[in-house]
Amino acid sequence: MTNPLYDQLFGKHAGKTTPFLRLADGSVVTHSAFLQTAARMAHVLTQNGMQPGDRLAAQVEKSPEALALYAACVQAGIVFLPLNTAYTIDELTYFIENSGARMVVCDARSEAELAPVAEKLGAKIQTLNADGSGTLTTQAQSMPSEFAPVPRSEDDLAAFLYTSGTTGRSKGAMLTQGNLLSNAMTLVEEWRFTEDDVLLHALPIFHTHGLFVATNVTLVAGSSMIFLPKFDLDRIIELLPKATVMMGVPTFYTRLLDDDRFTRELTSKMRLFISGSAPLLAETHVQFEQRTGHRILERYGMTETNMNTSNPYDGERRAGTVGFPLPGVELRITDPATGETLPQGQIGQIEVRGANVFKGYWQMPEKTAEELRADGFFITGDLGKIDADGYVHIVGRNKDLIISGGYNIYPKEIELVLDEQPGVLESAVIGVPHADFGETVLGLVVPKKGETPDLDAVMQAVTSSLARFKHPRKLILVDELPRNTMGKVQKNILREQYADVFAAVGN
Ligand code: MLC
Ligand code: AMP
Repeated sequence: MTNPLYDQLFGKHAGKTTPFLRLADGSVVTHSAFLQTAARMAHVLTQNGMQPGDRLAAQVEKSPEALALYAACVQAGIVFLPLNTAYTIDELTYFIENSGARMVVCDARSEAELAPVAEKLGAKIQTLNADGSGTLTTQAQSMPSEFAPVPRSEDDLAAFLYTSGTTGRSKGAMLTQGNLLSNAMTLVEEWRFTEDDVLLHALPIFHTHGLFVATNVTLVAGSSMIFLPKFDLDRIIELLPKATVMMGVPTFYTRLLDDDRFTRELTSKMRLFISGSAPLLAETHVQFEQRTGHRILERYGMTETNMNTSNPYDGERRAGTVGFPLPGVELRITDPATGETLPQGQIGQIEVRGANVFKGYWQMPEKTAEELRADGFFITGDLGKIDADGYVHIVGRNKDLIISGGYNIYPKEIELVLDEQPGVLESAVIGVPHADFGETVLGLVVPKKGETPDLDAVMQAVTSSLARFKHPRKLILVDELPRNTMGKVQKNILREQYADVFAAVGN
C-alpha cells in the first residue's frame, strides 16, 4: 500500500540535498531537511492521538514549518484544514467546531483564546509561531526524523478548505488525495515546470492558490521556491531576477505595474507569470506585455475544483479569457433555469467535471446535492461562454460573491452582522470597483424608522466579529433598497449606482 499524494509530492525527494525553499534571509531549506521536519511533526501528531482521517485545523503564519505541517498531515493521513490568519475568534470557532477538528495548531498569541474552543471539543492544542518556534516544533525536536507514510488511496481525504456560502455559513470542501494530485500533475505538464524552475512564492498558504497550485506543482516538478512570508513589493522587485516563475492574484500584477522599478530588464530571466483567483483586466494584461514583453498566463480555478482552465503555454494567451479546459477536465455551459447545455457562444453557468472536482461539502449533503450533480458536474456559480476558438470567458457570477484582492467575501455574512445592529432595519453589501483590490466591499444601511444608527459603532461590531479583509471600506445610510417585484434586493442597480464611490474619494 502506498500514499500517492505523499509519494509524488514529498517521498520522492527523500534524501535529496537539493534546495526546496529559498528564504528571504538567503538561507535554504533542502528537500531532505524539510522532509525530516515533516516526519518529526508527523510523530508528534500521532503521539498526540491523531488518527488517519482526523482533522487538524491550523491558523499559522507562513513559514517553512507551517508548510512542513501540511506534509506531516499528508504523511500521517490526517486531513489538513488551513485557516486564514486574518480570521477572528468567532470565525475560527465555527471552523473548528464544524470540522470536528481533533487538533488545533495556532500562534502562541491566539492560544489563550482558542484553548477553550479546543477543550470544548476535546481537541488538543499546539502552537506554531511565525519564526517556527512553538510547542509543536519543540516536541518534534526529540522525535525520529523518519516516519513511515500511512497508506492512503486516491479517494481518501487530504484537506478541507472552507468556502463561504450564500446563506452566510461556510462549507468545508472535502478534497481527496486524487483531487490534489491529478491537478498538480496536469499543471506541471501544462506550464512546463522542471527541476530548474524557481517559483517566487508570495501568496498565503491557506488557500488553493498558494498551497495546492503553487506548492504542489513545485513539489511534483522538483523545482524550488523563493518563499516569502507575504507579498512585499520591495522584496519582489529585489528577488524577481532570481526567479523563473511567479504566481499571483491580479493585485500582485497591478501593484508591480504601478512601480517604475518593474521593467523589462528586471523580468528578463523570468519564464512565466501566472494569474488567477480573480479576473485579470484585459487592460492589465496588455500593459504588462508592453512593459515586460511577457504575456501573463491567466487560469481559472476554485476551492472545490482546483484548476479548471488555463491559457496555453504555447499558443495565444488571450487577454480577458481563462483559456481552455485542462486535460481531464470537462467544461460545459448550461442554462441556469433548465440545466440544459447551451449552444456554443451563449452565456450560461459554467459546470465542470473531472478528477479535480471535490467530494462534497463536509456534513452538508443538501448543499452538496445543490451544486454537485449526480452525473459528476459541479455548478461553479460562475457565468461564462466559450468562444468560437474554444477559449472560455468568465462574464459574471451567478452567486452573490465579492472577490477582493483574491479573497472571497460573501455579502450575506456581513449583512447578517449589520442587520443585528441597533437602529438598523436592513442592509445590502455589494462589491464595487477598486484600483488595488479589483473589487472592494461597500455596505448600504437602511435605518429603522425615526432612528439614526451610529455607523462607527456598527463598524466596530463588524470589526470584532469578521476578518479585516471582509470589512466594508465604507458604510452609507440609504432610505431604502431597490427591490424587484418578487421583493428581492436588486444589487445590480446598487452596483451601478455606487460604481464610482471609491474612484470618487480616491481610495
Ligand atoms: C489585506 N487586506 C485586504 C486584503 N488583504 N483587504 C481587502 N482585500 C484583501 N485581499 C487588508 C488588511 O487587513 C489591511 O488592512 C490592509 O488590507 C493591508 O494588509 P496587508 O497585510 O499589508 O496586506 P496587503 O499587502 O494589502 O494584501 C493584499 C494582497 C493579499 C493582495 C497581497 O490580500 C493577498 O495575498 N491576496 C491573495 C489571496 C489569495 O491567495 N487568494 C487565493 C484564493 S484561492 P488595513 O486596515 O491595515 O488597511 C482561489 C482559487 C483560485 O481563489 O482560483 O486560485
Ligand atoms: P474560491 O472559492 O476562493 O476558490 O474562488 C473561486 C472563484 O474565484 C471562482 O468561482 C471565480 O469566480 C473566481 N476566479 C478564479 N480564477 C478566476 C479568473 N481567472 N478570472 C475570474 N474569476 C476567477
